[in-house]
Amino acid sequence: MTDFETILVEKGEGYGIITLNRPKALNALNLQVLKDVTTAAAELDADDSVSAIILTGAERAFAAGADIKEMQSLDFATAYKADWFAGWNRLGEVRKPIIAAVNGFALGGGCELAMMCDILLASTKAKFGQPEINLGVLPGMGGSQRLTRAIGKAKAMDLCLTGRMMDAEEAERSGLVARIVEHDELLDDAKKVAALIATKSQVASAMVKEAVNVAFETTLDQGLKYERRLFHASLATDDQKEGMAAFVEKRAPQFTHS
Ligand code: CO8
Repeated sequence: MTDFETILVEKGEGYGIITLNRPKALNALNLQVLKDVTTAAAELDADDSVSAIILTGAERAFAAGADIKEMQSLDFATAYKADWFAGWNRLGEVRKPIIAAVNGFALGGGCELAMMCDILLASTKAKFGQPEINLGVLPGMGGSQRLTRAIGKAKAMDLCLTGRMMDAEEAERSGLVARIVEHDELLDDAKKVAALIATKSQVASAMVKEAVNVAFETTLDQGLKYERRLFHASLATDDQKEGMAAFVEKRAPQFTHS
């Protein structure tokens, strides 16, 4: 595993953990964080011993947004030519499930980063928001798009136009997060979810991720057909034979991820 400047990476039983580690800047996302997170995620994605990835923050923040100090003097031509922050799309190419364990502020790019993940767990201290409007700009890593799809136009407009934060309760009520857990138990709960996913077939979980994500992109009819074709494809895997045999034989399946 590569050495990283802005994150910590460790491995548990069947999963990897990426911890954003710029606590003094509330984990503000600069270009180095982008490089580190996307590289680490790609490495864990390619590691057969890893079935799921946890992405979390440190101390008070998951991530308090893109690094304002880095962007302060950024001009249009530089940002446009470099397609600034398009590199975050690499996270969307990860095939394994990513669990965002949101421990505190998830603002601006931090909220957008959490929304790039597949399962969002929020601690009781999590705070979500798209405060870019306060800086005279707008979300730029998917906030106006993913947030609207996740919680609907009314709430997305409210958050993006006022820049207010919402707490974990409101985020769960709105459908942004899957579960709220006790702050001190957040990482343990995320590990339990990751460990549970690690008991499944990696092929099947990649197919689930692919199918659910297609729901964001297409019509119901096309999406149903896509899902059905993936289901048909799953019948060609050893893991399907093993999973169904194990059920019939009343034993735990031993998936080989093939
Ligand atoms: N960028 C850089 N530094 C930050 C950021 C940030 N986003 N957030 C906090 N920090 C730094 C502070 O500057 C401070 O550093 P220092 O001690 O050196 O002054 C340190 O973190 C602690 O922050 P505060 O003292 O402000 O802590 P408070 O507890 O008083 O406040 C808040 C916490 C409310 C989270 C506050 O820090 C805050 O409002 N932060 C900014 C939140 C924000 O506006 N986020 C959106 C940023 S813009 C964005 O994300 C756009 C993404 C799309 C880019 C797409 C490009 C194409």
